[in-house]
Amino acid sequence: MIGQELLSDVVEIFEKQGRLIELPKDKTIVFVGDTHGDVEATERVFDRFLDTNHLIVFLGDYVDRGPDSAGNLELILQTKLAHPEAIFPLMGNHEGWAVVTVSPADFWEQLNRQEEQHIASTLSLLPFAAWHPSGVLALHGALPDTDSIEAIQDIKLGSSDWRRITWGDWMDAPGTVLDPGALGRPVYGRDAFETILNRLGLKVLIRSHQPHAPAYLYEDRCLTIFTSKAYGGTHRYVALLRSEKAIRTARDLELVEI
Ligand SMILES: [Mn+2]
Repeated sequence: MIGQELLSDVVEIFEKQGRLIELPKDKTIVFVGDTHGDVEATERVFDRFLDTNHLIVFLGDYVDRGPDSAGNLELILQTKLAHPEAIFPLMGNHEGWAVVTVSPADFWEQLNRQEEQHIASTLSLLPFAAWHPSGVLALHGALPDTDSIEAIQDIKLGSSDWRRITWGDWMDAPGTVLDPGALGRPVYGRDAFETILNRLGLKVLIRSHQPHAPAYLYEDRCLTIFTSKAYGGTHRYVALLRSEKAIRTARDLELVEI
C-alpha cells in the first residue's frame, strides 16, 4: 500500500503549486488521458517522455477500473516527488473521494479507514487545471464558468465549478446545460463551450473523462484523449503540444500512440 511518508511529502508540493499550473513555453508538453489503474500506460509514458525536453500533464482518474490502481497511483506520486517540475497530475472525479463518491470505486472500497482518509485528503490537493500560453487549457472534464483563467486558482473543492471541471461531459449539440447531472455527470453543449472558451481567451481545451466521446468536437477546439486500456480499448494515446508550433485548433497537437 502507498506509504504514509510518500503521501505527506507530496502534500507539501501540491500545497505549494496550487490549483492552476502554468505551463512553460520552452518544453514539449505531453498530455496523458485517464489511466485508471493501467500502470503499464504510466510506465510507458515515463519511459518515453520523462526527460528534460518534456513536461507531462496527467488529466486525472488514476484509480478504479483497471488492474493496479494502487501501483499506478504510487508510481505517479513517487515520480511527482522525485521530479516535481516535470510531471503534473491533475484531479479527476476519481480523486475527489474526500467530497464525492464515484462508481466503480474498487480502489477506494478496499482501503481501511485510515488509508482511505489519508489518500483522499492528499489527492484533494491536486491541481484542477493546467494552462499553456499558446491558448490551451487542460483539465479532466468540462470548462468552469469563471471570468478568467486565473480565477481557477480560487475554485473550492466540491463547488459547482469544481464539479464542472472534474465531472462535466460535452455533447455535440446546441445549448448550454443539456443535463444538470444532479445525480451524476452534468452534460454541456456547444453554446457553453464557445461562450466560456472565448471569455477565457482560449483556443483549445484538452481533456479526458469521456471514453466514448469523439476525439474532436466543436470545430476541433475540444480534444478528448484516453490513455488506458481499462475500458477495453486496444490503443493508448497521448497528445503532444510542441513549443515551436502555432496552435489554432486541437489538430495542431500531435496524437501519439504509446
Ligand atoms: Mn473521469
